[in-house]
Amino acid sequence: MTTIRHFEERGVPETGQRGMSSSVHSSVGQEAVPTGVCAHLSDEDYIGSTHRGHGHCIAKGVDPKRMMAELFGRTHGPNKGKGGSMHIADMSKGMLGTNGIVAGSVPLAVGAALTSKIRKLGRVAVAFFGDGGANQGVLHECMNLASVWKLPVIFCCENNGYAESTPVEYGLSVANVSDRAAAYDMPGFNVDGMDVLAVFEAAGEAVARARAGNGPALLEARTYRYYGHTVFDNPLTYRTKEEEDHWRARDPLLTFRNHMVAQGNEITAEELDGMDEEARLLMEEAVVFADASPLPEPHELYEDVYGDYPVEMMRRGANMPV
Ligand SMILES: Cc1ncc(C[n+]2csc(CCOP(=O)(O)OP(=O)(O)O)c2C)c(N)n1
Ligand SMILES: [Mg+2]
Repeated sequence: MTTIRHFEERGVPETGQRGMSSSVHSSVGQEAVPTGVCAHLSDEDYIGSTHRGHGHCIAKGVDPKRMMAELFGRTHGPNKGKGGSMHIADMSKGMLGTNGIVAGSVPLAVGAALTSKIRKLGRVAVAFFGDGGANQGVLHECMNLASVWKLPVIFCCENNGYAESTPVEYGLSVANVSDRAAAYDMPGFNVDGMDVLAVFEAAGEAVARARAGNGPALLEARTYRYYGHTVFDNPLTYRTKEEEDHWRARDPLLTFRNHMVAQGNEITAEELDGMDEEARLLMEEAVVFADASPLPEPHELYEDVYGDYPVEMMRRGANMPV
């Protein structure tokens, strides 16, 4: 969680200072969700992510230094600087990509889960999406299919209360996104997304079920983004300072710290401070690393667009594989 926090607090403004024209979305405030979920996954498992996906990448094990290079459009990024913040994929970590298409993660994760089932790989896939994504048609098709075929996939809704400036209550037909699980005959979990241990517990149950072959689950985590939708947005035009203060008082890092220190036997405040400093220093290194990495050459523009297999087939004039 602290690595995600430092990455966002440092990386988002640094990207802005480098004249990148793409939007960058900070997930500060939402760290407990990817952390609690991905703690149950190995590099073999898959996740699909969102436009607000830096935390998903870090929780899944993608190198923050290379991620910083990707944000700055540099060749040492996981996608050679051609993807940017909303297209960070790292197949060596089972990270199918941050994604500029709302709910775009969902069919990718369901496809990965289908592969796992057909090939008997024992892998689980998680689709992260927002409360706005919860109303996209593709999610509902995917939940239905995953339930019918009992696919090992978790639908994880990060409900941060807003889709851009639209409050969740305005656009959702039910009280909770997780209520919709019933329509697809799968379990629905609803957890406090500011409490990493609550997320960890519910995600553990959902992942264990999926891995055992019992099919999908819908996990809704209620959370909050501290900043605007993008760096260009002033959230106080659609929400109040009091609301922001309420959520900030329930900060996931602070809550976890207080809990662990009060327990007194797992980790000390000094050890937590040490981790915090380590993450801060890592981001210093990441910025230096990213700045030292070259920009892609113009001729690289058309490389890495298609995989070798279909390109070869197209050259031979064969039909695309179905
Ligand atoms: C298919 C599609 N429709 C609309 C958009 C524009 N858009 C980008 S983010 C966003 C809101 C998403 O809200 P939510 O799913 O709650 O995610 P959050 O930003 O809160 O993390 C919209 C409408 C898009 N990128 N893709
Ligand atoms: Mg949202």
